Amino acid sequence: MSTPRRLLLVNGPNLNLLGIREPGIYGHETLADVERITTDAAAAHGFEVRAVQSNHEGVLLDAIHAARTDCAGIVINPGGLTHTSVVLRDALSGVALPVAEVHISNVYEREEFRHHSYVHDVALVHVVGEGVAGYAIAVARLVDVIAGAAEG
Ligand code: CA2
Repeated sequence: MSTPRRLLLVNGPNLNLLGIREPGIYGHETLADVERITTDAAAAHGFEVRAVQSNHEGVLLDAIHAARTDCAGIVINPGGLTHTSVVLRDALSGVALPVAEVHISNVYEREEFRHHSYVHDVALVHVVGEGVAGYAIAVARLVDVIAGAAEG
């Protein structure tokens, strides 16, 4: 079966507040900007994007499970779930799609509890501290991974 030309974009809890609160850490761009940046970057490589943001972990798990059959990869900023969620990690490893983990801020220059990611070793691509432009970087790198896998 040919690889679907679609990526799943997942933004976790509280990322709906982007551009509204804490611009000193996360910038002035909104979640809509993030979804547009990601969609434009994917389109440049011939992919479409299905975007989900939720403050409810189960909604994110369902979206990740659904991607198994019709997406080629996942770009995810898990928000605070990065540092807490074994179930999110299990969902990502369970669908066995290539994953790009994005963090807008440089988590390694922030509190110690942000240094550990449950998602880190199930992701093939990591983009940290590049602001919302990091989503476009993640798409480009993920598309390279997908192309490499398709070539075998
Ligand atoms: O830097 C990132 O992208 C984070 O994934 C953002 C998470 C944080 O828990 C991670 O450590 C790093 C927080 C998402 C909440 O985003 C907000 C945006 C604006 C105002 C308040 C929260």
